[in-house]
Amino acid sequence: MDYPKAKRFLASLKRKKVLITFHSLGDLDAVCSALALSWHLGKKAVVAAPDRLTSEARKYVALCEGTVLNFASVELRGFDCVVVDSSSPYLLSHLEGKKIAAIFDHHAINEGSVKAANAFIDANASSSSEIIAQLISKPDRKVAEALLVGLIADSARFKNSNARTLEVAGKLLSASGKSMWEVSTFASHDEDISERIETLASCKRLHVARAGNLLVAVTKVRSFAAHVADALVSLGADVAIVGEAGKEARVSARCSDRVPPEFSLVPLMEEAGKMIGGVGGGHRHAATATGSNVSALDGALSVCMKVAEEKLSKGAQIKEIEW
Ligand SMILES: [Mn+2]
Repeated sequence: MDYPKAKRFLASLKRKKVLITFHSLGDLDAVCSALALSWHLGKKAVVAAPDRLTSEARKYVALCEGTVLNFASVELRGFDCVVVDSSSPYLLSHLEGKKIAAIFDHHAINEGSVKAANAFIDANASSSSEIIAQLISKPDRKVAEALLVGLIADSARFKNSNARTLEVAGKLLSASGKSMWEVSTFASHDEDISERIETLASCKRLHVARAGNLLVAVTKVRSFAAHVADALVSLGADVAIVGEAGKEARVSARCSDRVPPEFSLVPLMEEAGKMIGGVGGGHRHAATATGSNVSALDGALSVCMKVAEEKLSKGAQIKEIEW
């Protein structure tokens, strides 16, 4: 990503009315990077969400007294539209047919990605917050705190980070004037009752296979697929693949630190995305696929399970675990 060019672009936005938006079900990284960007740009910038936010994002918006409008209620005329944290057409359906001035994102793009006049994509960044942080030379306390919260949340508390992530985090922490303990409590996830119920219910439908010394777990849920995938890895799965059949199909995948470094969930979710009539992508340890073909979800899950088992087994026997 061309950071100097992105900085110049941001400077050019300062005189304009800017509407900043993000993906469906805005999470901490999306909301924090959008709010920080709007505060940096000034009073003419607004943040608008396509639909509801995740519970932790809602909580932080209240805490930082940020304003997040409803996208559908904003009269778009006169605004330059900027997107953070996604370029997936499935997660940005509110922007269909609309002109996008720029996208800032840390997810790799593909042919299906939403087009923008300027695409600032850095797939090596832990989070959109990490990208935005590098574009703002002297963040004030509020901006620094929000960006650090987004970075901590999306880097899975620094698990998915590199030296630059930590450097950026260090600068944000000192600019925030807060302690790491304080800021990281803002990024902590307090599971609500429905998430916990869905997680426990997912265990009933769980298929587990052993490939060498690694465990691949696959299940289906009605909601909270990403959360359930995280929970399954905490329970002991090395690869957790969770399908969610709602208005559209979604597959969330997570893996443990035990999987070999050459294993990546990205190609797996790209394939799953195609199978469910959509797109997939993400990061090595955390990836997602979404698509419109809900009836293809079961087939996609079995293929994902097979491919993950084969990649991990390295010739060792693959054994379905019977309960
Ligand atoms: Mn993100």
